[in-house]
Amino acid sequence: MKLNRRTLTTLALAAASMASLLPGTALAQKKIVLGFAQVGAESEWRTANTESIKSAAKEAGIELKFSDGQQKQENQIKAIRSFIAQKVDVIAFSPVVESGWETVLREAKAAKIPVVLTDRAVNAKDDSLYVTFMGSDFVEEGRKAGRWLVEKMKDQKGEVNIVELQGTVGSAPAIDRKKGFEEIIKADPKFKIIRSQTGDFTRAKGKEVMEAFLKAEGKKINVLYAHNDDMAIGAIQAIEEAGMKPAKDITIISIDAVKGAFEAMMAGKLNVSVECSPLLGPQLMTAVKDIKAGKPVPKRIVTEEGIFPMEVAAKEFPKRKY
Ligand code: GYE
Repeated sequence: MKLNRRTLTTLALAAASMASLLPGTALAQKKIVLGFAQVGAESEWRTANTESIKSAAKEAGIELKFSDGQQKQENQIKAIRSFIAQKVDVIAFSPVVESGWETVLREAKAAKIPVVLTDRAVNAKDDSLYVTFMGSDFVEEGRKAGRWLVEKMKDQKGEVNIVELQGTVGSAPAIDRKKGFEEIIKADPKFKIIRSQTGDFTRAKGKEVMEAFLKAEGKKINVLYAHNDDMAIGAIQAIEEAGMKPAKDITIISIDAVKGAFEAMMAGKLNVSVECSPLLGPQLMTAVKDIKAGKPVPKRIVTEEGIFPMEVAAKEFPKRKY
């Protein structure tokens, strides 16, 4: 047979396609398998976060095993154990609360499966139990909320009575958003947190707890600080049902800056939302690939974010992705 250019190309193509069918050859690349244990579906933020992870995995050609923990740590631990049993390549999860993860993380380490924390942190002392933690700086978000309030109320002479709707008890964002906010407002004794309770990051609980606050404190309340938009949106309903005007009778500050918050701001019912981006999918997939390729990954990857007062809501809304 005369080996001209065409036959050579044909032969090369045939060899390549044969090789791709054989396991163990360089061309037959195995898909990376990622096990992801999500918190739940408690908020608009969480829904956007889940969507970001699912679509980024697809885009990156990574096989995703997804589990919804329904806001229960025991469910997340079960999911992680099942990922270990299935020998996935990488485990990622967003820990519902900060404490109580050492045992299961040690099991993953013993099985040599690298772990990535996304969105929420754990308070384990041994940081060799995970490769990296990617997500927002929640203390800074709390500070941003506090700074906005201090500026807004700078000419106010009398007391400023604040009620606080906390996120899930023991979760990193609830602990840190409280801490950052308090750090800023304590500079002026006129700011007083008169009630503080968890609304578990949901609309329903946010409404319920705000109803109780209104019953107990009524017109004394000047400010509502909610650790997320969903609780603020629930609380807005409670305020309206109590015959008061949200964002006017009570100044409302929340965190996340999801579309629902922009809609509330455009309707004049929410004063400000501090941004917390849920779009962690693409950077998670990059980290997963880097880990598998043996490349170094930074221990902490911080999300960049801003703050949106109601005055800019209409202009920003069309640009929002979540
Ligand atoms: O702010 C809240 C969600 O962990 C940053 O969880 C996340 C928080 C977010 O339920 O809406």
